[in-house]
Amino acid sequence: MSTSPRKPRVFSGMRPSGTATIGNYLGAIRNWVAQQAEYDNLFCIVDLHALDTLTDPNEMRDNIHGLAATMFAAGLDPEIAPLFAQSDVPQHAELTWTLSAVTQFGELSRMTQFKDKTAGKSDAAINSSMFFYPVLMASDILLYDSDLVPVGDDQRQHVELTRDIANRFNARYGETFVVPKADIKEVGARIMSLQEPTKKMSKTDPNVNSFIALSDESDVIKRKIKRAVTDSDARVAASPDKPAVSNLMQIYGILADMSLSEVEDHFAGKGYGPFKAELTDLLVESLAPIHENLRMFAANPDEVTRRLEDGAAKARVLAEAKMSDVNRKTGVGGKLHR
Ligand code: ATP
Ligand code: LTN
Repeated sequence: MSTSPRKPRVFSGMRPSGTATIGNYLGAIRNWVAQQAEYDNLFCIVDLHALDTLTDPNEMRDNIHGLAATMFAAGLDPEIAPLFAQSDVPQHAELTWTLSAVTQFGELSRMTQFKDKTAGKSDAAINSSMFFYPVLMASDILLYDSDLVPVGDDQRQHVELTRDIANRFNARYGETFVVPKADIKEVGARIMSLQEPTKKMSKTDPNVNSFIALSDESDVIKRKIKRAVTDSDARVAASPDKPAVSNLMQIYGILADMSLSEVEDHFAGKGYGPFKAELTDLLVESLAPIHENLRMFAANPDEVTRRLEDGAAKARVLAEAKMSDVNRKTGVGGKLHR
């Protein structure tokens, strides 16, 4: 009997810092779902990564469950793509400490997400968890011998750092970690804010008009698209000097399975009014199946809990084995294991 080769391991995570946006969907969730049969997957709701954003425990719990339900509603199949909460597997936090010993202060200081999120803030307003964030993310990825990390463009630098950390640990202690690669698609990897098209769409943006949430109902979508900023001329054309319309065209193109030039041809001579109306209809239509599934999970919240617990049990087996290998390699612990 021939044995089939091991499928590459995919790992990715999402912060339960709010409700998932169309940016999270087009840049991440949609790709996770589309590729799930090809890979040996693990997906994670990275709750420890959201501790500095959420201070209300009820909101934390609601968001974890809401995000899990959204991912299942979007098509994540727990049989082949287990989903779990990061804090249900204590080795994520444990490995973070070990990896901090092979991570340089300078490397963390250079992370653009850290610089962006802390710009203009006083030292007292910056939690050290924001600085340390990429080490926890490296632990998430390296604990599971992940080969591929499907993420949006904003996470490229963090995956690069994860590779450097893995290489450094391997050089010091011997081959321990798989060195992962980022899997970033050409389209959809950077959906921009509907209000400030030079800024990435983000679920924690205080301006709710800047994003479409996957849970938004049709009247909300209609209003948000109507208010979305456009560029000074009235042509539906994609170009670097038309970031607002280019972004809306990108969203349209992915959902309609059309290239940007096909979208441009489709709307030639039509102007923003008809474009926004069609984009609204397309978004409503694309989100309808997700909404239907979300209603099903809302009626059966225990099913979401059960799936998360199952996912954590599977992840724990892998994480325990890896962490014990890491502890053996570094020599910590009282066992004198060699
Ligand atoms: P936050 O506002 O809390 O920073 P976020 O909306 O930026 O959240 P994350 O939870 O940090 O989202 O990211 C989850 C995944 O979604 C990551 O793979 C990230 O790269 C991707 N992603 C986030 N925003 C976008 C976007 N605007 N376009 C494409 N992909 C995105
Ligand atoms: N930092 C990521 C979320 C995240 C992640 C991960 C993504 C945490 N751990 C591991 C991929 C793999 C973000 O999107 N802000």
